[in-house]
Amino acid sequence: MKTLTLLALTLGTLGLSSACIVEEQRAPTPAAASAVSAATQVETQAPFSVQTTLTFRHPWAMTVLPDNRLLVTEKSGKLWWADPKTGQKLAITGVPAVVDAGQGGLGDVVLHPDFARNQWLYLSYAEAGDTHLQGAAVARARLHLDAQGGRLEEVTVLWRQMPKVTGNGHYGHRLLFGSDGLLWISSSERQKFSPAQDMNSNLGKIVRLQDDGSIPADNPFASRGGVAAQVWSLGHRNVLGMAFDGQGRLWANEMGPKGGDELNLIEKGGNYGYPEVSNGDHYSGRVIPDHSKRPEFIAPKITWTPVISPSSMVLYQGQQFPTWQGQFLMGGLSSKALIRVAIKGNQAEEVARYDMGERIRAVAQGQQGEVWLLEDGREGRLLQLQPRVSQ
Ligand SMILES: [Ca+2]
Repeated sequence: MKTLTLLALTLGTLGLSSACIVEEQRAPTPAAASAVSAATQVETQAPFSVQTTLTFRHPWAMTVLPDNRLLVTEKSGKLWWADPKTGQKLAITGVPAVVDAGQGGLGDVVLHPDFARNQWLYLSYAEAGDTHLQGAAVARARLHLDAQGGRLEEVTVLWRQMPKVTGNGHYGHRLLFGSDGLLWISSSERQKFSPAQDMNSNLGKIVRLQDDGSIPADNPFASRGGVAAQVWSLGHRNVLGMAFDGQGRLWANEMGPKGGDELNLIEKGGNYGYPEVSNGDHYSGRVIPDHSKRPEFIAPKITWTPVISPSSMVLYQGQQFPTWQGQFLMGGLSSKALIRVAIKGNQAEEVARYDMGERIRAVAQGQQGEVWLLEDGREGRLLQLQPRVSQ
């Protein structure tokens, strides 16, 4: 019995780590080859040059402080206070212990909408459970900055993936605050497929919480109690990007399996169909029915095959690139690109794909409309896009 359990665990771990490697090594895709809705050619000529002053080791996310300096996370568990102007970076201590393995580690960092008054910041990360088990967690902490860097105090875990499972893939754990002060968390399906349709698990869901982790009374499944009460939408695979559009509607990108990356317009209580439907198929070759076969599930507004491997996503609202205002900027991992998406009514269209030559892990907009990108990898550079002077 013991041997069988150990064998199952070992096989499970092996299976998961190979799936994880597949995801990380998705083949690069040619530009302008993919958007299903694209009747027009996407723009590929970059209207910017790139400036860089800082490098990070496996960076994962960044957020912009009121003084236009940045907080940057590294997967190993480091949090940096970085100044792109001077190239200085200072360490912030007090980050919770993370499981730095596979796709997991220290994840997202966002500020409370009222950060200037309360100094609350929110971190997501892979948290250890019992032997071989991990899950995403979200903690709130008070940020104190000083000349040496800073520290986190009053660290409190507000939310956890349930259940914790084996493997180190598909945590998701993207964080986003709405203008109403509510906290959104993407909770990916940990490469376990079926939990995305199981309301007794919060895996494969987008979750909506109050800023203290409590559950808003108007969540669509609030009356069911348990983890279902946290859920805003379900049937998600691996959601690494979320942003509101100019009308305040939530959009989320999603990494498909073999093919079928998605951009979805998120509806209250909506079921996006994974793993019952996907325009991609399993890496094993097993077919997943396409969205067109199962209209009861909400279909994506854009689907990409070949894949782009979307990472983070922001609504651009700045002056430095006036024609980009009201559009989404998305990082591409396997596509090594910055992708620009325009919203037209209830539809979306990829309008530009700029080859960046490296996997793009994160995108952020600065206080003066700057666009910052973080490259993925051991020596991931922080890039600032400098608009080319027009003729
Ligand atoms: Ca399919």
